[in-house]
Amino acid sequence: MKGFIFDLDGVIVDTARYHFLAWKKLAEELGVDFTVEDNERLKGVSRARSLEIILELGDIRATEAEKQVWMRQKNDDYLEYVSRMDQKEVLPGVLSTLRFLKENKGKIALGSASKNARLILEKTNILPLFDAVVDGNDVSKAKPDPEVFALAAQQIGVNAADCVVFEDSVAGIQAANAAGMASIGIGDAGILQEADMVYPDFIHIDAESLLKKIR
Ligand code: G16
Ligand code: MG
Repeated sequence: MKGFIFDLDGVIVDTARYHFLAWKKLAEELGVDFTVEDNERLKGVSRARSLEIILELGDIRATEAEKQVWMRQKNDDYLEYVSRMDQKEVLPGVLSTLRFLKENKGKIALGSASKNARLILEKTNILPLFDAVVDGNDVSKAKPDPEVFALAAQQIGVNAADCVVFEDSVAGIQAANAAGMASIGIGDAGILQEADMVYPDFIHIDAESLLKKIR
């Protein structure tokens, strides 16, 4: 049996732009200059660490209570965008790949840093395709730690060596490698050099030949 573990943001949906808009609003209120380039550093990173990066950019020191308020404010704004999401936001080629893998007896899991992952799978109407969902609520160690993927493999009952991870972040590829799983990068091969294979997107993945390659 094979297991296929998908990252969420940057792999299944492009929620990075919503994260950016919500962080940008907070950054402006705090007087921090926060650019699209800065936002790259927040990809795949936890909410708490994302806030720390923004505070570092503005050289701002804050109490734990202030950080909690700001994280909540950012998340409320982010959820406004999420509330308007639907299946059209699932990235091209993802749905057909998920369906193909499932039809071929693959087990499907989500392995995301986001605490909103389940809600996003519900909004985009693809939750029923997943045999397990492991997200930011379930793990204590962030990628590149392998915890999120190890737990996902455990939940679908597949050995790590029989799992394939789809990831768009460097930290996520490192986490997959550390978990002893095959790592497939989605994005730029120059950036995702540590991945076993890299594809620009799911349109370029022929799930049938992929299954043969990893057998
Ligand atoms: C995603 C995003 C990150 C975000 C993190 C936490 O991770 O890539 O930018 O900071 O989730 O999200 P939330 O604030 O919703 O808990 P992934 O692992 O799905 O790429
Ligand atoms: Mg990601």
